[in-house]
Amino acid sequence: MIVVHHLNNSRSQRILWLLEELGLDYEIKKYQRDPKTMLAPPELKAVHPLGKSPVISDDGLVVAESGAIVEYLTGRYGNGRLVPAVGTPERLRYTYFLHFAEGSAMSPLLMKLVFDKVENGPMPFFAKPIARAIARKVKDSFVLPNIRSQLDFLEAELGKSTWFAGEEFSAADIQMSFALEAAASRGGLGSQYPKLSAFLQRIHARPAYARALERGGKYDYA
Ligand SMILES: N[C@@H](CCC(=O)N[C@@H](CS)C(=O)NCC(=O)O)C(=O)O
Repeated sequence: MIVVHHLNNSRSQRILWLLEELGLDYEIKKYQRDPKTMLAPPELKAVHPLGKSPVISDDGLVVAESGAIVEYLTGRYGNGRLVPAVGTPERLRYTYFLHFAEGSAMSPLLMKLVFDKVENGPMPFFAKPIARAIARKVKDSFVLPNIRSQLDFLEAELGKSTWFAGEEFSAADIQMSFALEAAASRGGLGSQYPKLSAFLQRIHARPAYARALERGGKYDYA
């Protein structure tokens, strides 16, 4: 039996959604973030040494890292579903976006989260102006321009085809969903990204997405 070690409000929501799209049986073991630090509880380290989510176990195997889990599940149980055929241009786009989601898209979004905390979080009064100035500088000179250029790029990509890998919905769209949901909730996509907003509306309307939400519990990004 596939067991998803699922952290609330996290990337593992994508794995529940993938399992629903594939129509597979699975169990969920739920973990709650520490409300102050937002970190995963230490029990998750018993499943995988890094203690991050998602991580799945199946048949005596433990698989961590969203992209690796997507490859494992589609490869073992997909029978060709949600993955474009090898050797096609769609497959190359699929591979690109499967990696882009965690390899590129999430880094500036995570930096924004961290530097927003530095800018607005509690600290001794004498340190505040310096910390704020540094946070602002990093955000203005690096983080926000990178988020903008990635969103511009992704908006243009969705001008070429309905889904990220082509005309067919694929697991790359599932993998890309978290970064776009995070971008929408951390800064808003705004009217300059109509294709990305439409993408989010389309995925949120999928019955498998709704089933995954129902099983996973609270998820603030949908
Ligand atoms: N690149 C990894 C990222 C894993 C990750 O950072 N997960 C977050 C949840 S979105 C987490 O477990 N955070 C809790 C913590 O760091 O303690 C993946 O895609 O699986």
